[in-house]
Amino acid sequence: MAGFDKYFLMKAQDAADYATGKLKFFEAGADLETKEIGDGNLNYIFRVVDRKSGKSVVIKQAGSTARISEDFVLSLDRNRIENDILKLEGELAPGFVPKVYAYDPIMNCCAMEDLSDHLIMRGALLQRKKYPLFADHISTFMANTLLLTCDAVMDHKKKKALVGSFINPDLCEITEDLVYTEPFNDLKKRNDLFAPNKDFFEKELYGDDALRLEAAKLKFDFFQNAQCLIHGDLHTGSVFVRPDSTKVIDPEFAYYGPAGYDVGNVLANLVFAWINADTTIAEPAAQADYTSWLEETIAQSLDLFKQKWRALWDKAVTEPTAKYPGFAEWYFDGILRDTAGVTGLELCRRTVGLAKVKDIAGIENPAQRTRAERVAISLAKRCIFERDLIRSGEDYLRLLAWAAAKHPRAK
Ligand code: SR1
Ligand code: MG
Repeated sequence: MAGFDKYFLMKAQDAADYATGKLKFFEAGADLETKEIGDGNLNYIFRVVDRKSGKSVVIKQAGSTARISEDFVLSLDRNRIENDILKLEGELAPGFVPKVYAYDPIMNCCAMEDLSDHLIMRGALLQRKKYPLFADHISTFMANTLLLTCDAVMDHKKKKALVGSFINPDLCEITEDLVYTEPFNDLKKRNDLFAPNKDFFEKELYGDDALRLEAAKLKFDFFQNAQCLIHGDLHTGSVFVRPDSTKVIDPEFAYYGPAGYDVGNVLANLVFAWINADTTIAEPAAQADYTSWLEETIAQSLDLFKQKWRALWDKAVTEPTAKYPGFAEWYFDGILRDTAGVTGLELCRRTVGLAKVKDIAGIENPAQRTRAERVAISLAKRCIFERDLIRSGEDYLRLLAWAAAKHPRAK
C-alpha cells in the first residue's frame, strides 16, 4: 500500500487504501467497493463504500491536466480552493453544500460526504423530474454566499485577505477563454460547431462585431470586478438534487468576481433544460407541463434571489456609505446587468464551445438539435445586448418565448 506521502494520481484501489490507511474512515476488515464516478471535465472522483455497514465517502482528486483535454494544465491548488470554499459556503449557507471531512495538500484531494441519494440536476432534468424547492434553495444559497462575502458586509481587510486566498489564475483563465473569448472568434480553434448550424454560428457569433465588443466589455468585468466570492461554475452539473434537498458541489472555479456570474450560470442552465424540453418532448400536454414548471423555476430562481438579497442587505450591511439612500438599488442593478450578460455568454459557450451540455449536444435528432442551438443563440444575443433592461424573471421568460417562436419546432 502506498504511503500517500508523495503525490500521484490514484486509481480505485489506491482510493480504497487511502480511505482506510490515511483517512482512517473505515474499520479494518471493512468490505470496500470503490468506483471512479467522475463525469466532469477536470477531476477524478472516487466513491468508496463499505458493503457491510453501508458507510461511504467520496474522494475527489485533482490531476495536473484537465480530463477533457490535456491542453489545460492546471494548478493542483484548486483542490485547496475547493476545500476552503466548501467550508465557508457551509457556514454562510448551511445545508446547501456537502460536508468536507478532510483535505490533503500532498495528494491534492479532499474527502467529503457521499451524496449518492441525490442526482446530478442536469441529468435529472433530462429525465423530466421536478424539484419544487430548487428555486427557493438556490436563491438562498446565492444571496447568502454572494452578499455576505462582499465589501458592503465584510470588514474590508478581511475581505481583501479572502480575495488573496482565492486567487485562482488557471481556472479563471479557462473561463476567460472558453466563456468570454472563444465563442465569438474561435481564437484557439477549440470550438466544435454542429455542422448544420455552421453558417448560422459564423454569421451570428463570429460575424457580429457589436456582439464581440459587448463580450469584451463583460470579460473585463470578470477580470476586474472582485465583488464577492463566487462559485464560478454554478451550472446544473454542479448541483446535486433530491426533492427535499439541494447541494451545490464543485466550486473549484471559485474566486472573487462578479456576483452575476453565478446567477447567470444558474439561469442559462435552466434555460438549456427548457430548450431541450420544448424541442424534444413530443406529446403537447407533457411538453406544456414540464416547460411550465421550468419557466416557474427560472423566474423564481431570479425573483427569490432579488427578494432575499434585498432583505439580507437591510440586515447585514455594515459599510456606512452603502447605507446611503439609493445605493442598494444602484449596486443590485449592476448585479442584474451582469446576470443577463453572463446568461447570454453561458448560452453561447455551451452551444459552440469545447465544453458542451447534454441538454443540447445530446439531442440526437439533427433537426431538433439545429433548432435548439438556434433558440439558445438568439436568446443569448438579446440577453447580452439588452442587459441594461433585463431585470426580472418575467423578462427572461418573455425573451425565451420570443426566441422559441423565432425558430419554430420542426413539424
Ligand atoms: C476545461 S474545463 C471546461 C469546463 O468544465 C468546467 O465545468 C467549467 O465549466 C469549464 O469551463
Ligand atoms: Mg465542475
